[in-house]
Amino acid sequence: MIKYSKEVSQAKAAKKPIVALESTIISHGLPRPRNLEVAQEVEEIVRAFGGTPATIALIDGVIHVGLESDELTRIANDDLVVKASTRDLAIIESTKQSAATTVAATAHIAKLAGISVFATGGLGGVHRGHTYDESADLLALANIPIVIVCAGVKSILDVAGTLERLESFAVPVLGYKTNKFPGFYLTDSGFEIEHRVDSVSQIAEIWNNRHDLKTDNCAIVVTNPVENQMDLALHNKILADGLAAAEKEHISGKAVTPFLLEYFHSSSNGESLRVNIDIIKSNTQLATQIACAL
Ligand code: PSU
Ligand code: MN
Repeated sequence: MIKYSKEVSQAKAAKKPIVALESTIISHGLPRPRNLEVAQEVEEIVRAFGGTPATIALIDGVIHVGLESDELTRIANDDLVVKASTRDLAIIESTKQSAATTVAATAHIAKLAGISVFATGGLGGVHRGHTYDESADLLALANIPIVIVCAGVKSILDVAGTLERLESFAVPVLGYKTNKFPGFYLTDSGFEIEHRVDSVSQIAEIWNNRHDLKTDNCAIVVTNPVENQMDLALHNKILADGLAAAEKEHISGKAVTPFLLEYFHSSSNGESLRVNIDIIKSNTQLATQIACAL
């Protein structure tokens, strides 16, 4: 059912730390041609910090954990690559399509593959103004035991609503060296985080305590704020305009998040792209350090 890359097979056999990486950010989150370069740079960061990168995607209907370089190129450049969440996986296997996986689908596959740590940019969450638009990422986090490193949830979302849902689903949220819940492009979303951790070993200890207490059936969200945030005034202006544009163009379903991210990238003169890339790189580094500690 799963095809492992050479590198990931070897790491599994040798029981070396592996870091799962999602692919929707490559296919639908970042503009070409930078997307492929970033995907490669992110894998290099995992290797540099002593881990093995496992970028997850479906190629011609086959689940891949770890991509060879031609496969990574295909996910980055092929227009036929669709965005797949957990509910799409079995369908895409049978239609033999190629797909990039969201946080939800990546976490699901990582679990199947026995991988416990996962790096992404920002989580999906509750969308603003639409009562029933909630990312499947939330439900996945409620059901999959994995450490996920992110820069909070994307600021395009209803942050307060997302935090409430994470509380309802009993998903622990940790602030890495911060008491502020990060806002993806922004260091601080304006919401507090109750639990701050200042070291990777603390995260590993919490992971182990959960196991003993049998509260280990869901994810641990580790939030890692971006160091040089986007200019606040520019961010707020683009956010307001982007939300209005999405409304006006009747963007719905899984197209909403890619639409808003693209709106930011094309309106901010490279600034949101710079921040998005910083985020994913710094989250990858931290995720690798956590994978090594576990
Ligand atoms: N983080 C980024 N860029 C992205 C995403 C996360 O920096 O493109 C993707 C993830 O794959 C996440 C998805 O799961 O956005 C959320 O989509 P939706 O809101 O449709 O669930
Ligand atoms: Mn949605």
